[in-house]
Amino acid sequence: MITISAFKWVPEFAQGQVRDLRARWALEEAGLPYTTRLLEQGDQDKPDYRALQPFGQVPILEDGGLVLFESGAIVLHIGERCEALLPKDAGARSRAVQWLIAALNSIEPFVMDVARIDVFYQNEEWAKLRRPGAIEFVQKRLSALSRSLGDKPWLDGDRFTAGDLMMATVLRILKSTDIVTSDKRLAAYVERCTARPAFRRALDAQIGDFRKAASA
Ligand SMILES: N[C@@H](CCC(=O)N[C@@H](CS)C(=O)NCC(=O)O)C(=O)O
Repeated sequence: MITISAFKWVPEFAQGQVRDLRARWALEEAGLPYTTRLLEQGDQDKPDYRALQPFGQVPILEDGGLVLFESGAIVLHIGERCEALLPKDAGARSRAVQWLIAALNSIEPFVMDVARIDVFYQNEEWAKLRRPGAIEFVQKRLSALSRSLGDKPWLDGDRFTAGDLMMATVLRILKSTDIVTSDKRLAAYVERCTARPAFRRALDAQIGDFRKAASA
């Protein structure tokens, strides 16, 4: 059975945001059962884990003899077994990959610029000076994304793909700001993505693991 690594517990602000959610969501879309390898704080720096994930991060996926890190690679691997994530049609499949990479490469870095300031450096003088510029940049990217989405339900048109899964998880990082929700189209898009039963199950599973750890 597939195993996904995740943290046993994280502080409240990170609950529902940890990137194993992407893997869990993809597995739920694919209808594939999985187990979790839950890491205590510090486990990610131990040599056995670093041998599998050089940066000491979650998630990793273990599938038979295959070990993968990077949530994008993991979602694509799962997508090989799920047409809802990676369509069979060659063009549609390439476009799904394109949107997944756009989420990780053209949107997430700028989203993270804002998130890092808000979560870790809020009270630093340099962060107060940097924040407006970081917001302005991410808003430019999100306006372009919103224009490209237009009136379509999903990024590639009428069907949800792995690209939407990844984009929604990236946009959710800004949940505690109004940067995404102030754009009606993007707000409705994230709602549409996260209303999927597979997302709800994945989120419940991640939060459920944190609750179990907190009550143990
Ligand atoms: N690019 C990686 C990023 C993974 C990542 O940032 N994981 C975070 C949790 S959401 C983590 O493990 N942080 C601990 C650390 O970086 O030391 C991916 O998408 O898998």
